[in-house]
Amino acid sequence: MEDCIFCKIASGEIPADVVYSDDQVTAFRDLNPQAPTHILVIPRCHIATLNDLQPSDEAVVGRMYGAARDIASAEGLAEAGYRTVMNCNEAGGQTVFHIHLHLLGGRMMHWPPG
Ligand code: DGP
Repeated sequence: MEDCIFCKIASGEIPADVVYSDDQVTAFRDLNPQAPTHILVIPRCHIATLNDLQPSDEAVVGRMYGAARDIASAEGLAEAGYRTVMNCNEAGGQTVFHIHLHLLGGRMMHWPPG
């Protein structure tokens, strides 16, 4: 989608520290990390929010979680643990309107989240 920063990262138009990429998803380090490891896993196709997810998109969301699992393992986070979270709309804290799974690790996570 034109004017979507994450579409531009997925296409390589805007640089990012990409840690994983396949035909369905791309993952790159967050510009404003909230943990020692903070990676965003995004679908290559533009889906604005979780509210916009269609039944036909469910496979790509599964791929996002599979990629997050593999990246967590590659980053050495699997055994200690890590957090995955997807924010939705303003009250959920979403600021970029192309769905993304935050993968956070390398420190103790708190609950409930802020
Ligand atoms: P959220 O608030 O859930 O929509 O998270 C958006 C995240 O995206 C936020 O943690 C900062 C990150 N971010 C925004 N713009 C860029 C960018 O251009 N590059 C990278 N690597 N991360 C970005």
